[in-house]
Amino acid sequence: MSMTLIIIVFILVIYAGAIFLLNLNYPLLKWDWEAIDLKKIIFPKNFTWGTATAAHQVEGGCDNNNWSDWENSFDKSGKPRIRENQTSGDACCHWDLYPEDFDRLNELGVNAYRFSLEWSKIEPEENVFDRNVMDHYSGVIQSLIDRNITPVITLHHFTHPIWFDKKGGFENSENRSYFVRFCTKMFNEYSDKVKMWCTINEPGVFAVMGYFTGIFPPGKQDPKLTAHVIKNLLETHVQVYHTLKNLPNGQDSQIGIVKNINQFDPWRRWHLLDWVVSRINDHIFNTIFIDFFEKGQFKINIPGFIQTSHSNSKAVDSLDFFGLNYYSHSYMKFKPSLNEFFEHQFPADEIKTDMEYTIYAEGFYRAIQSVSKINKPIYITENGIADKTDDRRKIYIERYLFALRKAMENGADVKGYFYWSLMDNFEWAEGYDMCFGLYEVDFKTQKRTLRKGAERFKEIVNQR
Ligand code: GCO
Repeated sequence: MSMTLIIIVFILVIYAGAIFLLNLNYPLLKWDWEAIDLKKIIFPKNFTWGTATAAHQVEGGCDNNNWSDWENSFDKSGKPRIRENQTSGDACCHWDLYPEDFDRLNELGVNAYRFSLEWSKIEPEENVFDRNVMDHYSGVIQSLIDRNITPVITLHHFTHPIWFDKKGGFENSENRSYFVRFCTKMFNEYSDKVKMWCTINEPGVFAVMGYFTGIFPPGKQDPKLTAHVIKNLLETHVQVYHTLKNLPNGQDSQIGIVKNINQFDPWRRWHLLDWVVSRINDHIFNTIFIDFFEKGQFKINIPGFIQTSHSNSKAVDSLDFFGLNYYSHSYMKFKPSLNEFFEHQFPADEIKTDMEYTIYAEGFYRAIQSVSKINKPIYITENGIADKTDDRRKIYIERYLFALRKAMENGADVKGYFYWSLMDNFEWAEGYDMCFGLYEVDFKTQKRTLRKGAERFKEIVNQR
C-alpha cells in the first residue's frame, strides 16, 4: 500500500468513526405513528391545563413599545418588516373582550391561563406608572379567579417600552435595574392573587431574532452582541427571581423562566459539515441555557468565533419550574456560502405546519428529556400549531400530547400544559397569517369560533 493510500484510509476511518459517534450520541428519534393508538391519552387528575397568549399579540393598542415602532418601519431594501406590511393594531381587542374570552376558557374546560403584562402600558414613561392600567390587570386577574382559572403572568414577552429600548434595552447590563423595578412593582401589586410567574419569555428567540437574524427588533445582525444579550437576559432572570422570592408572597409563589427548545438535526447524517452546523446551532440555542441552570455556567465555545465563559452560582437556584415552549425541530444542511453557512430542509415524511417547520412530536419527547436534566418541575408553557385550514390541528394535538404523556410515564416531572394559543393573533413578523388559535378569529368582526381541530384538545382535557 502506498503512503497516500494509507493516509486516505486513515482519514476515512477517522471520518466514519466521528460520524458513528455523532449518530450514537444524537440519535434522531422517529416513531411509527401507524402502530400507535392515539385514542387513549389520559392525564393525571391534578394536571394543569391551560392556554397561553401574550399582550402585544392579543390586546390591541400596543403603540408605545419596541414592536410598534418596528411594525411601521422598512428594511434597507424598502421591504416592510412584517409580512404584507401588517401591524398589530387592534389585534383581538382582548383588552376589552377579555371577559368573554375567559368564558371560552371555561368552555374548553381548562383551569389556567398564561398571559403577559404590557410593560409599555403600565410604565409608559420612565418611572411613571399608570394606575388605570394596573387596575385593568387587577380586573383581568379577578375575572380569571371568578371563573376558577389560575392566572399565570409573564413579565416580559418580547415587548418593552420605547423609553427602555432607547436606553439600549437588554444590550446594556445597567438597564437590568429598570426591569427589576418593574417586576418588583408588579409582584407587590398582584402576588396575593397570582402564584405563578414567568420572568422572561424565550430569551433565545428574542436574542437570536433581534440581534442575529435581524427579523425582530432592533433588527441587528451581530453574533457577539447576540451572545451578550443572551447572557444579560439570563442574568436578569436570576436577579428578578431572587428579588421576587425575597418579597412578601415570594416563598409561596412559583417563579420560572420560559425557554423554547428547538432541536437542530443534520440533514445528511453522514455529512460532517451538516453535523457541525447543527451542533453549533444547538449549542447557541439550547445547550448554553440548560447548562446555565444545571451547572451555573454560561459558556459559549465556538473556536475562532465566540468564546466566552462566566459563572453564577445563583443560577442553579433560580427556578421553581422550567417553562418549556416546544414546536418542532430543524434540519440543517451545510451551505458553502460566505454569508450563510446553512439552510433548512423539510423531509417528505414529516407534515408541514403553516410555519417553516414540520409536525415532529418525537422532538417534544426529546425536549422534555433534555430539560429534565435541570431537575426542576416542568410546565409546558407553549405548544401548538399554525394551521389555517385546520386539517392538521387534531393530529398535532394527539401526537404531541401522546409524546408528553409518554415522557411523564418515563419519569419526567411535568405539571401542566398550556396550548398556544387560545385564539388566532398577531404572530410577530408573520403578522396575522399564522393561525395558532383553538378559536378562529374573524379580525373584521372580532367573532371567535371554536375550530373543529380543537375538539380533540377539549376531549383530552375533560377526560380528567
Ligand atoms: C414565540 C412566542 C409566541 C409565539 C408562538 C408561536 O415563540 O415566539 O412565545 O409569542 O406566538 O411561539 O410562534
